[in-house]
Amino acid sequence: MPDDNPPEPPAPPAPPSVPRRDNGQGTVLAERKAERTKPPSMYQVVLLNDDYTPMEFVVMVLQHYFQRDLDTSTHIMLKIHHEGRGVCGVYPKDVAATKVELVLTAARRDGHPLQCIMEAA
Ligand code: TYC
Repeated sequence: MPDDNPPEPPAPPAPPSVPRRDNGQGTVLAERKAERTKPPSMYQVVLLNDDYTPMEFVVMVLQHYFQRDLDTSTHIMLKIHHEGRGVCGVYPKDVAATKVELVLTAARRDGHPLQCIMEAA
């Protein structure tokens, strides 16, 4: 049987992916959503226990490099001593990496085997 329906009109062009708006001056501007700036991923700096680094050195590290007061530093040091590890602070990646380097440099300079690592928070 013959098809007497008219052929389908061609599909309209797809809308532009970036919304467009007339700026009232005969110019069409492309609008773009503000690019989202992700917050920097954060890293925790962790000290590990060992049998040789003096407690006083670890307390000094926590005060000097992590701005902890004496009480808090002593508390964190004892936690590491008893539990094997402890978080000194949480920082953006580059700050955490710098603190790890500074702590390791100070520990080696003084002949201590103290280990300091960073891990994604
Ligand atoms: N365990 C060490 C000692 O008895 C003290 C210590 C604490 C070492 C924390 C490392 O991250 C550390 N002298």
